[in-house]
Amino acid sequence: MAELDGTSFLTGANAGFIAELYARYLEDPAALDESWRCFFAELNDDNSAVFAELRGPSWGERAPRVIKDGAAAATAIDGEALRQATSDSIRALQLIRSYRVRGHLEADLDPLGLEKRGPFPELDYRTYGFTETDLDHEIYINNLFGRERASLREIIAILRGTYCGKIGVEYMHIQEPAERAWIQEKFENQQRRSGLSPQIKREILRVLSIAETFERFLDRRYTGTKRFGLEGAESLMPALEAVLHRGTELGIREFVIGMPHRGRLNILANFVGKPFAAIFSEFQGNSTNPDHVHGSGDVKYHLGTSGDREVNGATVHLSLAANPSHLEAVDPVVLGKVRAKQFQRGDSERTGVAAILMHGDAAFAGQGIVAESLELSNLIGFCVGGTIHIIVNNQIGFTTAPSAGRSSPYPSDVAKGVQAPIFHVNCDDPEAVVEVARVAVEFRQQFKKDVVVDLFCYRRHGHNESDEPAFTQPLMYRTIARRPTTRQLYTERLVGAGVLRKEEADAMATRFVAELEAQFEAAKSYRANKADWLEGAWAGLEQAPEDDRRGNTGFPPTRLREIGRGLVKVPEGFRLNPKIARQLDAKRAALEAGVSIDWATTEALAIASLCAEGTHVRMSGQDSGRGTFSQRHAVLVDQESEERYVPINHVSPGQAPFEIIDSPLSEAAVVGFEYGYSLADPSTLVLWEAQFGDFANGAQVIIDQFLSSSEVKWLRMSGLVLLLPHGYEGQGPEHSSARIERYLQLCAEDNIQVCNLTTAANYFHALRRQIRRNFRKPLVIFTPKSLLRAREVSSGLDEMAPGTSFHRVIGESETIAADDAVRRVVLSSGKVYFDLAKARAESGEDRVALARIEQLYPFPFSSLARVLQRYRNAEIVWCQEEPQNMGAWSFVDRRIEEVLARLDVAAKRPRCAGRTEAASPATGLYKRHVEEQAHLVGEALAA
Ligand SMILES: Cc1ncc(C[n+]2csc(CCOP(=O)(O)OP(=O)(O)O)c2C)c(N)n1
Repeated sequence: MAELDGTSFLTGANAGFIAELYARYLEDPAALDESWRCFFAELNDDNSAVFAELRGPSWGERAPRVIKDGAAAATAIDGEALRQATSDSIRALQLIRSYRVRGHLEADLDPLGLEKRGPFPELDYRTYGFTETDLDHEIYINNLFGRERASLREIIAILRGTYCGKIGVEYMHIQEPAERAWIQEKFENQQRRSGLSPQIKREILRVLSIAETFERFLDRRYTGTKRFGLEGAESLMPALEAVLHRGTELGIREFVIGMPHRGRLNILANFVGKPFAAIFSEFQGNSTNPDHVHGSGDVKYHLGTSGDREVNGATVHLSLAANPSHLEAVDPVVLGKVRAKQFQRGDSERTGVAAILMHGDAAFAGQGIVAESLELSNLIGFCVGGTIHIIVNNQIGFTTAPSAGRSSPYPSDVAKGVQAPIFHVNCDDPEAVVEVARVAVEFRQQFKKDVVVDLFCYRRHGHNESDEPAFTQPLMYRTIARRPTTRQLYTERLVGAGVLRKEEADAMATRFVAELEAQFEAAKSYRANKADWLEGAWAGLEQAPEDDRRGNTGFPPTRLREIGRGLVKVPEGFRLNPKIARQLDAKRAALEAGVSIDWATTEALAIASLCAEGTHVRMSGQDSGRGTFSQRHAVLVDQESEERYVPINHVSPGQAPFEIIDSPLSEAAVVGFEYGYSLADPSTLVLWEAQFGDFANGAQVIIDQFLSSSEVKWLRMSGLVLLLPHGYEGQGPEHSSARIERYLQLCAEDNIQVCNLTTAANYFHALRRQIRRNFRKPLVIFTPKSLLRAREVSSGLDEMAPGTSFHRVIGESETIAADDAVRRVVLSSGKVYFDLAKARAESGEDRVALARIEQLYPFPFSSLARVLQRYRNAEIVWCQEEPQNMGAWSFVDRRIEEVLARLDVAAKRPRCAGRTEAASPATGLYKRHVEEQAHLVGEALAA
């Protein structure tokens, strides 16, 4: 029988012992004596976690004592004293656990003190059966907070200090015990949280002073001009500095930053280092780029910039991505950039390049792309080793209060889904802000996962500087008007603590004002001498030339055959699916013969030939590994082990890699990510594939606001390829049209390329052309579905050989009547050509010529002219499958007319044969589809 005395009845070993008893009780209650059985039976609420605590803090070294003969001991040990003490410990641990889970609810987070929360009974010791008289009662807590035992009063003080101060920690939703324990240790270990040095405190004040003074200066010099100032959230600046400094100590050498409008000018200037004079010049309406550089420009609070900062002897590159008004759309773009930079640097651990994303509270909760982007965070094809999110939680979105703006308690709640820890912090305690910012970057470096800082702050003025916030939030704004600034409060605190004198604090601001005044003068004559583009990874590339831009895309057939052998081979012992084995046999035969090579094989040849030449290729999309139409099989799966094998990665020694990624079911975030990747790495061919072309609608913001306009707005090029399956085959409204019209409407100023291809060889050249030219433009390709395996679109290796190239227009390819006898030329683009050719052949018609426009934009004026000038007596018909209010008709109409006007031919204008105008792109009734298709083809060919 164990010796129990009244004073040291619950030692660490006993605690372990009791925990073991409990484990045994869970396994088999009957093994314990009745009094212990009753004791355990009366416990409730998450006991297993409480007992885990009883074994000692999970980061501690002590292992629980293992009871070998537990059952025997359990029946042997008894004693009311032990049970009582255990009960006290358990109840104290329940209280402690409640604070860990819910303490943030009573944290002092709102600088305005407007938010009324609580009371929360689970944070009240009385809920656990303690009374006031227990407050000074010593309780065994098994070395929690570095204490073997502590009074209830002390325990509560520690808990409130840790969890209910100016920091609210949300981390108990994290499933991974090591991560939870790590965070617990950071905040509960009082020694580690020892205060900041006076030097750092002064530095925090300096940074705050600069942030505040900069906004004041802009307000004075450009009163009433929109700048979306940072006032009320100045603590963001010390937070960023803390991330930068701690991150640099931990090995980060590059930060890619995304942020919305709020405080952007401050960050551009005071964090990234954009010259003040440049910003002031923009306030005067000037461009930051030299006059000779084309582009429509953008408002100043959308612009990006980049620069190097020296941090304790290390050079750290910071780049703030340009972004459109559409809030949060930049998030995945930044992530894609980070991923590309990690690849370029060989940062396989993902600890050298990191993302910082800042968000508004309303936008973080409201925009779906936030959730989509978070979902990318732990996926093999998209992870970037964790993102540091900072929510500038000013508790308002334009005029909308949180109560109307979200259902979740915090704006940050969506991040819980990916198990990110969330550190809420009151902006008026800049030291607490710095503490959580440091912990955030430490967590990211340690666990390579996303982390959120929720900076509770306020917005001192209206949504922008000319807005009146009291129209909608009078009480809040009365409170704000009375509230000293964060800098004033922190100055008082430091002066009070003797860290510095008031005059020194004031001097920080006045010195900076003097500097700003000088820069303000300099801005009057500021002229940008260099455009901010085509540097770094883009060096050597140029603006697209005016010529026909064929690029060197041909590839020797012998080498294509060699590559092809790699494409159809699997490793020894690999158990192929028999159907795939047959497909590979067919491909092998076609490749050896060099003829009838289908679409998917040609795509593989294009990609593999680029990889063989040292170009990294990345393709993502939903089910892209196999291909929506089971056409690609770029990833082969062993039928016994499910091991995956990517043949393209085994075609040539020393080749560059091919990344083929099955993406999550997101369009916006994934297209944004791939676009971002293409921004950072022009030497990688980046492709995104839609499941069906129509679904790219979900990424419309990325396509409109980035892909098609970033070159003119921000001088940022992209070579991203969008593959959009398109074609009317009777599959209904959403599986027919990729909405060609949407892309064509975006075309201007040589911004993108839009192709609708009918031959595999043209696809081969179009893909290789993306890399084998000295400039980058986005490329939208409408790709086949049923035609993927059709002989008509297949090509021979000779069509991919050196000397061959991409064809913008394919003229008549059959023998028909003499040119002058041709009565009509039917122009089309894409799949309908084959329907026309078939119908023409069946009818015996030989006075109708067929020509295909393979590239719709840039429109092939001269190639088309060469085709049309032959047929002097012919009328011109444009044939499309789409309803006439959709498809390419309204785009090609005037352009064809323009071509005809230059030629000595009879026709003046084309007319259209297509489906009648419609609200929905296609019928869902197959019979009707067939009728419509026959009708439009007949109309195109009819005499
Ligand atoms: C996608 C999108 N919808 C609407 C807007 C218009 N808008 C601009 S700022 C803003 C409020 C944003 O609130 P919050 O995210 O809390 O940031 P804050 O302005 O408070 O810093 C709105 C609605 C926008 N820019 N983007």
